[in-house]
Amino acid sequence: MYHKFSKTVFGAATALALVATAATADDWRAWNIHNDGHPNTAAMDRFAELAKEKTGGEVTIEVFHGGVLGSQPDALEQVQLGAIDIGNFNLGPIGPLVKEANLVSLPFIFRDVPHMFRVLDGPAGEKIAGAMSEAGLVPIGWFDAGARSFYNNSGPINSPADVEGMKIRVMNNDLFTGMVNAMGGNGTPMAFGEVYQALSTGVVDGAENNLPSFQSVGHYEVSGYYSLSEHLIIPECICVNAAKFDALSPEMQAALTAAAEEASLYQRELWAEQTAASRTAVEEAGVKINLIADKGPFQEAMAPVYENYLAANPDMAELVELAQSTE
Ligand code: GTR
Repeated sequence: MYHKFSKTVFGAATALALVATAATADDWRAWNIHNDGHPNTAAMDRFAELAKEKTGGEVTIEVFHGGVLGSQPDALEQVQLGAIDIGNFNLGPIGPLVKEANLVSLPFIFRDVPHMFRVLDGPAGEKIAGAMSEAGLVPIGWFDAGARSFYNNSGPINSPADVEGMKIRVMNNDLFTGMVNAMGGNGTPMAFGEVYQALSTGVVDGAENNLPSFQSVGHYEVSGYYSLSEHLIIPECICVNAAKFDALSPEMQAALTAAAEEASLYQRELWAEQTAASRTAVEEAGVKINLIADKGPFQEAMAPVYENYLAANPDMAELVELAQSTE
């Protein structure tokens, strides 16, 4: 009798748990390229905690750090397909998938990080977010990724002429190859995880990134000079697979978005601290931080990049104008 009862109870409880699992709880896999110590890793862990808390456990997220789920271009494709549910992505490699997103990858389009966020928070940002969502990547939070500058070994870079003949690693996007080529260099797309080796063996002469990433993956160990060209100010997103997001109730969508927004504010605080800390750390390790007295020639050299982009995408002129005219 006892046996029978307990079996029934157990059976009922199991069935209930299964129903509950199928109907509500959802385990998501998240992609993150960074390792421990990088602000985005802490922010993504915080996001996972907040998502669980705010959705009452309906969405639980396991974050896979260090790019173990694949390179960024691959992971973007996986999120579009739903094989990975969510990730922290740089908008640079999203440009080849969503032409509107390429606005933020135009060199020197933004005056500084606050200007970038003002554009992102305005109608241009809305248009970009809409186009990304249609492409299957719903942005629910925006991270700060500072400004990207060039680093190399042969000497400081003070003008575009100093880039001439140099093979510079860039992220996967024709705009970035075009950017380096417009200075007479050789823009070389390569996965982030391969850059350290490429720099140390001389497969490339240099690369470009923000200070926290330059430090966290050790590129500073194999680069003598970091020249503050600040040619790209590209935001990052927390982006969800569109089908997954659409399948959530409006309440759950709001809860997840609130988690992403709170995690983004946390990320921006950490970012500011880490940028200063990384600068000090790499200088202490012997890297020369080179201030560029006049960035004008770099900006002028970008004319063909803009011309080619607008010739290929005439419908993007309005977005460029919108960004440039944002105070
Ligand atoms: C980092 C960024 C990564 C990745 C990397 C790169 O700053 O956070 O998402 O894009 O740069 O250069 O590939």
